[in-house]
Amino acid sequence: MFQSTTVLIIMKFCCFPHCAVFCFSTACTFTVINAIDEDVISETFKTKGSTRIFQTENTTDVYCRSIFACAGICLSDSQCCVASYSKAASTCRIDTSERCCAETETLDEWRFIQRNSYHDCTVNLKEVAYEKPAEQSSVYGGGYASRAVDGNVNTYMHTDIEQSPYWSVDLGKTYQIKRIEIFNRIDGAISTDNCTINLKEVAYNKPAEQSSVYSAGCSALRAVDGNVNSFMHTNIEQSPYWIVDLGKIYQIKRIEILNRIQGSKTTGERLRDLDIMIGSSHNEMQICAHYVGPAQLGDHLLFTCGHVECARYVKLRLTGTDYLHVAEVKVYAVNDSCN
Ligand SMILES: [Ca+2]
Repeated sequence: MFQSTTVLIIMKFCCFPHCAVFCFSTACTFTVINAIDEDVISETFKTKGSTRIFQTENTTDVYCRSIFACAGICLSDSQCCVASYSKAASTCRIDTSERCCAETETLDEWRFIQRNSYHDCTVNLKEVAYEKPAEQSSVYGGGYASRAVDGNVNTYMHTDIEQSPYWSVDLGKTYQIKRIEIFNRIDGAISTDNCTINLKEVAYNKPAEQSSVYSAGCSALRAVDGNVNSFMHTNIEQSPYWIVDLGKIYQIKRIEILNRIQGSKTTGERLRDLDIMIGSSHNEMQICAHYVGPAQLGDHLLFTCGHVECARYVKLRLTGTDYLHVAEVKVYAVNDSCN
């Protein structure tokens, strides 16, 4: 197996103009072995010299006999973007940091490996409408067009009542658009058979905490700051959780979760096997709903709790081992009594 892989690699490598001459001579194998110390640019990865990835929680060192085998390990792992290899130590360091954010150092005996297709196969999306110029057919109250792209789910654009009202945004240049998301107004009312129940969102800027904090910018409050571009983020751990204190007991009618809107496909899919829990104290939490998932980036998930709805705390908990991160959690409770 190893022999046949080696032959294949030699054949590919010999396609490069600078070694083509040697491929047809008896010194071919010798030439290739020497050439491994030069930079490699193949169809699937490229290398550069004297570079080692820092060892972090996102790296794994494995025994490996060649830089090609090391590249093969990285290519077989959908989360691996870069790797580094030491021939002297026969060590392959695989890095699975998000968005190729691995830090490196200069070290002579190590070589750096980067896969070519990483961005293509994971499709990193970015949101391109934020704070871009927008206009609409008319303006009601303070509902300007810019309110639909200000990143704040508590504001909204609003036209007058008219025939075919419209809103449009100028992204500034031509993009390849993959997805468009629309968030409806979050205040308002729901109708039942007998009456209309006014709901209000009660989690905004309320005290929140989580099982661990991945980095300073990813605290628990980021899930209730009204900004869809910020998110809370725990470490990878067994059953990571996030909990918000609404300040008093509310009759909860609906819980909405906005998944992160940027990152890799894998990032979005971390939101899975999620318990949505509510309770009157930390020790009396009951499961309101369970989400199997996996979610996609930017998914907007809605849950209702049925008969269990009076609560002060709302908690999200993954049942497995992973990072927990969400952009926003909205909790809608009864505003006025139903007469
Ligand atoms: Ca947020």
